[in-house]
Amino acid sequence: MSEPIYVTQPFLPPLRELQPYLEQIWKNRQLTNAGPFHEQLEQALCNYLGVDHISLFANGTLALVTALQALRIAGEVITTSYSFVATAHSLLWNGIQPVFVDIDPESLNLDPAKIEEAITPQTSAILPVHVYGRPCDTAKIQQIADIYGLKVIYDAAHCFAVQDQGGSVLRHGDLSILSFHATKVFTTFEGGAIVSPDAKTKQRIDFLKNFGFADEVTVVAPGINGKMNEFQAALGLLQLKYIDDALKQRAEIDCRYRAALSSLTGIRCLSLPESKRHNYSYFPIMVEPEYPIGRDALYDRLKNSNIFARRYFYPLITDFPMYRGRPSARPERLPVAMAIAGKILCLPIYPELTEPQVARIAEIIADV
Ligand code: T4K
Repeated sequence: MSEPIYVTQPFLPPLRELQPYLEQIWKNRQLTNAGPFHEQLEQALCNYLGVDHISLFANGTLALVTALQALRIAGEVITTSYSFVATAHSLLWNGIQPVFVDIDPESLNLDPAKIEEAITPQTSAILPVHVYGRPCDTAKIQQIADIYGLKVIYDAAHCFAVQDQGGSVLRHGDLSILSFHATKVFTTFEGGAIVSPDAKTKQRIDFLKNFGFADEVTVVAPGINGKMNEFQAALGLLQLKYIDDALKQRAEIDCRYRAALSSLTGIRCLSLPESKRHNYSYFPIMVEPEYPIGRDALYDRLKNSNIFARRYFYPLITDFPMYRGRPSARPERLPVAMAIAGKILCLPIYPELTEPQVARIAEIIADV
């Protein structure tokens, strides 16, 4: 049996290039709490992503939890069931009730046409997800938020480097959060960030991620420990040197898959978004009824060949016990999300996936 192929593999720069960073950390002895690499990475990411204010975090989930705290969100928040479970968990960790709204069948993001009917006097915010790095309909979502006086926090965990026609997709809404987990396009092993529109909001977030300390003797809020450490920040600085190459390689793999799969009956490749820059973080296909076998059978067949595709996002968040009983989680309220969760399959994509490996995966799918 050939080497296993996973849905993703982190891109790791040459180990020897980490050595100078480690030496510097050993020399400084500042291991965390806004050390020099942390500060450098915040600046470098602002420059690279084209945003003004970034606060680094230990992971994306803590960034989400803190973003909701920073804007004092309470009551109910409208969100999607078609995401990683951390999106909704961040609401429960803040004592906020998630209200699930169905997705759009093309973008797979929150359907703006269905948001208004879910708004109640308790609604304080919308938490959409740019799923697979494909931008939400940010203009329509903002329009609704403005009418009803709601905040918008984007879960942009998949959106590193994504740009729409106006620039970074991270500029939309009141805040955006990123994940730098090992499975993401840009990784610091674990890590995340919040993108803020202004210095005052960033400062509040920076207090909140450091227990609420404003200075040595002043605590201004019941903060948490969400800080990114110096080792993570060093990994980030090193990754940034390679990110353009990594994105280019991902784009090539995306292109190869499309060439090999798009004429297959019953296999639908998701169309590329109209972004100015896409990050090719996932390669989702829909296994339609015309395909000879079902999605799970294809998943198993690939697995038997040591190829570990993933069914992101099946089960839906609303299938998990802590969400299932809610009125907005009822299957009849989420027909599109249910249908997509039943046929989606994310194929392996990462910079070091070779041309023969892509060809082999496509061949197995074609041979069914
Ligand atoms: N919002 C959204 C929309 C998200 O997708 C996520 C995370 C978050 C928020 C929260 O951000 P973080 O708190 O995680 O920063 C993975 C990740 O754990 C998770 O970060 C990610 N989304 C989610 C979509 O996927 P799993 O359970 O699928 O990971 P796992 O361990 O099965 O890894 C998948 C494959 O990746 C493995 O088969 C092999 C490969 N892999 C994985 C790891 C961890 C490696 O090659 N090396 C590694 O170190 O959740």
